[in-house]
Amino acid sequence: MTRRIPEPYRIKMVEPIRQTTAAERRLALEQAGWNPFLLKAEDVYIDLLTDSGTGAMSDRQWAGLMMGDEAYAGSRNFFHLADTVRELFGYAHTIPTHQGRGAEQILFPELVKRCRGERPVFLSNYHFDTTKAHVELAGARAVNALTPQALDTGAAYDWKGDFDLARLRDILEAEGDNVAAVIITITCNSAGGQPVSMGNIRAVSELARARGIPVVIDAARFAENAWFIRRRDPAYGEASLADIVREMFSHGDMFTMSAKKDGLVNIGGLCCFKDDEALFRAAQVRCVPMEGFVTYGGLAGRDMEALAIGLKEGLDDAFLSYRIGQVAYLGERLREGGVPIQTPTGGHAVFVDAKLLLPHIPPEQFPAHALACELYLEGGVRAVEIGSLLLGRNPQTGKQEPSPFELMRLTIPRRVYTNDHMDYIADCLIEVKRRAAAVRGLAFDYEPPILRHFMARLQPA
Ligand code: PLI
Repeated sequence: MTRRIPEPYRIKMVEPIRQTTAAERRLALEQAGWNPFLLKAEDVYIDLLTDSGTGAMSDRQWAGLMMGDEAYAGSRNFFHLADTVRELFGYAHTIPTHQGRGAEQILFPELVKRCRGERPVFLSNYHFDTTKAHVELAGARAVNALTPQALDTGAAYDWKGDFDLARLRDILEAEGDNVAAVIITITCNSAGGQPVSMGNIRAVSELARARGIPVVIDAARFAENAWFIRRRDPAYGEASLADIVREMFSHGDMFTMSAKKDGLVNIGGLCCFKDDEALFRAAQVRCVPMEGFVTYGGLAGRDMEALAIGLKEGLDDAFLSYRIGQVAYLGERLREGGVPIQTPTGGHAVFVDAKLLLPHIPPEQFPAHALACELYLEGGVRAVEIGSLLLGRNPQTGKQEPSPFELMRLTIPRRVYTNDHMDYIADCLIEVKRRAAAVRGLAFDYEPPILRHFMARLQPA
């Protein structure tokens, strides 16, 4: 038996959580319109909605908060942050933002402005939902070119976050001047927190650069991606995580980052440029009215200090081995219990294949969302749908986009839960699996026009 890796930290402060009764959970879910997003967090026992901004900061980060310089302009914490970005990623120019989507909103309109074609398009392995929304708000289209290997959740493949290079090449040829940018999302959240290989990053970058197309890295989970490269690519078995990060980012021209994930902070984002000073200035101009002055971008000085520290802690090998090991442990428990999951497990979450678990529920009744509701009713565990509900409708035709996946994501916050919590989650879900045939699909009571999954209200179909 392989030895489990215990948490590489001691617990210095605790936050009580409270279990509810089955009757309380049913009432809470009904009041929330069968949408876990609308539950009160206090009615949740174990919260796996997201790993975004839900992690625990270290004693060093909390100490950093006390060193906040709250000057409106030129805070020393901004310079510490910009120096850290230069050191870790090799990028000269940093704009802090309030979170990842803040970076998207100041960057994408400028990339669209620069695009020579009449029908701008962004190409990605897979656009995250807010990324797709900001592409569309900027007047462009979002097209994905994910490797088909990712679609078979049962098949073990090391690089399910990769681009399908042949498809990318075809789209680049067909779209010509319309391509505003290529976005490499590391890790690929929507495919299951799956890594993108260094070879794929390099090849995508070469294809784009040969055509003068900018390469954007969506860097939310950059450290987890680096860890997978070292673990799975023999060419990097002896490399340091820092060197792998440097190389990954050498293939990009700029990055947006939700720092709420691998940056180990509860709020924050980054929009950084390797050397394109003109684009950096243009994004800065947009930053001032949208996010705030260019040396704080929606963050307090103390937040920037915690982030400068978190970026380095997030790259620590012992931390990453434990973290990704904990996700794998939950995956293993579920696999043993016969629950179908995206294989191998990703960096930040276990993705349960609801198409396989609930084959009697059609996509338009949102099987993965129905599964998340059942899991909440079973044990107070809150998960999230990554499937048809999240994908939404085609903005032109108003028709439901066909989703390649119907997944329920069990997203593990960083440094928050122990493996006993993982066992409890697995036990609850295995129990739901036993009565899977009785689980019903869901229908809308209220469907918001965009990003509908956040505010939708539903009821059993
Ligand atoms: O939630 P933001 O605005 O800090 O970041 C947006 C965002 C961009 N890219 C990627 C890959 C994400 O995963 C992402 C946010 N993810 C969330 C909120 C999640 O639950 O996965």
